[in-house]
Amino acid sequence: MGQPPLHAEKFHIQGGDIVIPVLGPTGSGKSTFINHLLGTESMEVGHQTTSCTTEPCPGIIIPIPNFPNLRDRRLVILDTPGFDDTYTKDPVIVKNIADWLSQYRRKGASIGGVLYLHDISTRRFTSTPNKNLHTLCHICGDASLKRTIMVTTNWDSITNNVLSEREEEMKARHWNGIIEKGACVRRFLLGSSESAWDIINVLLRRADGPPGVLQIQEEMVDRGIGFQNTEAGGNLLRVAEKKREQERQQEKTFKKKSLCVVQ
Ligand SMILES: Nc1nc2c(ncn2[C@@H]2O[C@H](COP(=O)(O)OP(=O)(O)O)[C@@H](O)[C@H]2O)c(=O)[nH]1
Ligand SMILES: [Mg+2]
Repeated sequence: MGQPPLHAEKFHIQGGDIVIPVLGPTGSGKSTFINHLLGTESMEVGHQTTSCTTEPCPGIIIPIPNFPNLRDRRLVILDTPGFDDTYTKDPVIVKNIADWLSQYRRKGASIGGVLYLHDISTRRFTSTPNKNLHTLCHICGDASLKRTIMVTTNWDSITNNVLSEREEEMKARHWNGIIEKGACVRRFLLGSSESAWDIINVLLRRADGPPGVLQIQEEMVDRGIGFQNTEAGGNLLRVAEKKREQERQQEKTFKKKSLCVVQ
């Protein structure tokens, strides 16, 4: 059913494609999840050196199982390079993803929904996951949050109920805003293709309607805005500049202190 992922030069977008980008930080389990859908080990897992970690990488599924109404269409699950935990690389990574999504829009492919993977064993919700959540919202826009699923992974890492409590906390304190706008939360259980398909089927049930469009696609393709002026791009660039400025200030203070010690 699943076909090996295709790299940019071999992959031709088709108008009827239903595209589901899989976003999230590096190590959250994106490639592992997609391999469960494809039924192969096609996506490189856990390595930093393959092109999939720098370039989005489409895995194609034809025919789409269980949905006779979608039989003439292809399901394209897009593996993406992980959002980074350094502020400076993020604009480059997200621009790369945005360029791909723009190409899909230009060819008339529909966004079936967006998956955002989150490792549930992560202890604290620091500024990095917060920044990533903002980026997700800026990529999708409010309207597409209805087609967004927060997929929690790594449920097998701890066996007691700490993780369920953490999931409740995520829903109540951090994801409450996007849940109110229509996003939902689902668990992916490692080793279960069924669990991966259950998540995708939530989106496929609605894939027959009007084509899905993300905010970043509307901005870049329909309105011709450059990435740096999109909500996602602009915000990431501002955050990166602020971070660089903080580092410059810290360096200055450090140099001053070192001089004082030497004298
Ligand atoms: N125990 C456990 N390990 C996982 C799970 N999902 C992914 N992994 C492991 O986490 C590492 C990173 O996974 P990968 O799919 O490459 O993450 P990506 O960077 O988001 O694509 C790999 O060693 C995977 O085997 C999970 O649900 N449970
Ligand atoms: Mg990966």
